[in-house]
Amino acid sequence: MPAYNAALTLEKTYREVPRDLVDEVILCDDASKDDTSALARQLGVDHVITHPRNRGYGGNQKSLYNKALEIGADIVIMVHPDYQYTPLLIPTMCNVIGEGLYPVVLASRILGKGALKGGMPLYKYVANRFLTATQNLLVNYKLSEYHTGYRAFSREVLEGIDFNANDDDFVFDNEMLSQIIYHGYDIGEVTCPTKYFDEASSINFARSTKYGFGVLRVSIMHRLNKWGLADSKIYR
Ligand SMILES: Nc1nc2c(ncn2[C@@H]2O[C@H](COP(=O)(O)OP(=O)(O)O)[C@@H](O)[C@H]2O)c(=O)[nH]1
Ligand SMILES: [Mg+2]
Repeated sequence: MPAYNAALTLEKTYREVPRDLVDEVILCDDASKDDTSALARQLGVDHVITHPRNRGYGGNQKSLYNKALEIGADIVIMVHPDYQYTPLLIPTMCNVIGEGLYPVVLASRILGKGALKGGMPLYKYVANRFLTATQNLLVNYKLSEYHTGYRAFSREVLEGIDFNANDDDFVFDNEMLSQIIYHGYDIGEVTCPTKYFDEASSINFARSTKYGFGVLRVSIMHRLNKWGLADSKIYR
């Protein structure tokens, strides 16, 4: 769980984690202003990493995946602790990877009709659809979205891509999917109900716009690298 000011929603999220299946829960607190770390320890999170300084959402995930690999994880599930996505889907996502069907599983808010009903702001929905269509063309894959905060990976995938070379900000997520597709791993998707409420969504219009341009840059660079016209370090 990449956490930032998650104290109001962490408990609800954590309570839905199927602890009979999930061996270890790792939470990284990216220098929150609230008591996220203390609460995580109190709830029984197995590994609480606390960044002394805010590194950003990508930097947060780097700490998490490195820790997961270090403690020997075979399947790693990343879910936001803002209670936007239910951990009740973890067994399904794990099963797809564990049975060797796909090495990566994304929980999609866009498959089906749930996103707008769940309260996704219209501008985010439209941007998501536009960015997804553009990205599908440029990276030559077909996903319903590239922007979900709920993802599962096999160990092999995390060892096969250099996620530490990615950005420390939000575009990290997109770079990771680009690396995965670039290196030829397949991706499965499951439909995930989504909830939008104040604590579940803090990214404002300006930061969303920055993210949107970042996504376009990643997709264009992906294509140029595939054509041999660029040699970005994230694909090495
Ligand atoms: N590490 C880190 N995470 C952040 C920061 N700002 C937001 N987040 C996290 O990024 C995730 C996505 O942000 P959110 O506001 O939920 O976006 P939305 O749900 O897509 O509207 C959430 O899990 C936040 O906790 C930050 O400065 N640092
Ligand atoms: Mg959210």
